[in-house]
Amino acid sequence: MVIRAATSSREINSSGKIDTAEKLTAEQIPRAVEDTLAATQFIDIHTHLYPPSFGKIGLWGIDELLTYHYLEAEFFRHSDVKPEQYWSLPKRDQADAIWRALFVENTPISEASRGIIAVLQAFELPTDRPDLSEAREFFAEQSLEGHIKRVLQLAGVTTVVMTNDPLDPDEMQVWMNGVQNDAQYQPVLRLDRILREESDPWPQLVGQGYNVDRRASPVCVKEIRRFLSDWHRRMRPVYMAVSLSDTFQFPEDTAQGRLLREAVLPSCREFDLPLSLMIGVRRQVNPRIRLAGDAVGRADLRSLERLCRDFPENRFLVSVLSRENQHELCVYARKFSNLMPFGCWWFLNNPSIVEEITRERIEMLGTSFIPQHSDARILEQLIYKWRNTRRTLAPILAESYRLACEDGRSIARQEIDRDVQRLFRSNFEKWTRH
Ligand code: RAT
Ligand code: ZN
Repeated sequence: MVIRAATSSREINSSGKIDTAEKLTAEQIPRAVEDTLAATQFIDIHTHLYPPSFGKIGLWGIDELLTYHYLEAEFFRHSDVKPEQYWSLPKRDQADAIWRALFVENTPISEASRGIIAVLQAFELPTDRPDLSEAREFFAEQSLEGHIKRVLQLAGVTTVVMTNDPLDPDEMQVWMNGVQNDAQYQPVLRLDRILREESDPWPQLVGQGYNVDRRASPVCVKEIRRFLSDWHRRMRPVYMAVSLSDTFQFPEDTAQGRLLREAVLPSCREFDLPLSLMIGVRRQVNPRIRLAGDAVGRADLRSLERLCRDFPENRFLVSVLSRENQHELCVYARKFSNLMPFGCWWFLNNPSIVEEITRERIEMLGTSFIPQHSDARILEQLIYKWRNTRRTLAPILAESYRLACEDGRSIARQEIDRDVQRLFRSNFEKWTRH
């Protein structure tokens, strides 16, 4: 897929009217949609990627790609290797074991395994070898800066939004040392360790000089606001974020509930930042397989209703993990304009489910949502995840335009351009005021 520079909405004048209305016939629509999706450079609003200045926190290359936790989950289904045995291996041997089990002894037809194939193919590497020697040789030859540029270009992405945890000891050090700002990587202040019931951030917060306690006393709330303010100054994040379990309740008379209401929400208002809520993880249902051991549960979205209604001055970017919560999320977005649904996350990021969710969102919300983020943990995943998104979305968007045509409203190429810009760039830019 050849990516050309993003077309702006220049053909659309200030009143939103189309100046050079090149109306398309129903037959021309699918191709026009595909071309526009290929030509538009996206913003990837949630990843776990980092620029070279973050050192070993930023993952890339074939061994990291193969040991992605989505593939580890599949490996344990196909192999007799016990988790404990697997975890004791060096990464290179883990990658070899996964390659053998999922790509040599089995056909790579799952979403995550096809992703590896698509990445190898993008770099013109063989996809059917018994071992990884050619791939390893290729990645060893790459210089990271040039490689990042190439990957972003292949993925059709200008900007990736990071996940930055100020309480991760390695990452904290990077920020404290005064890391250089890299415009391609936008920071996000991630608050899981503060807002998740099972975590114990207090010793680390005390270590960073904050006078906090486990009860979230008034002094503690003030100190957490000071912590958020200091990290806001240090990071300049585009939003704050937390991933929450399926049992998330709001309001809730717990330390975390008070910190959300009395510290995080006011700080988001103070700094004019949205709060991203990713709701529905059931953590560690199988701890033996570590990161691959999380599952999903249906959440009670009345908590989201209360947040959106009681805090109209806050903006919420929301992704829900359970398929069963998707329709409710769309209904709430119709009620609350401070709610922006985004992405088809983790177990939802499969074509059949992405298709269903995206259709539903278009039917209920038009273009006022953000269809996808990559959640990439390893750089080169950007290539296959965005390729899949374009491939799945093209027929869905085309069908929406075809129906509009059938109902009597012909569509101009420039309108498709404007819509794709909104979905994959400007809804986010507007929401984060960039
Ligand atoms: O999709 C994933 O990789 C998950 O493990 C999580 O990282 C999730 O996306 C999150 O940000 O919590
Ligand atoms: Zn994530």
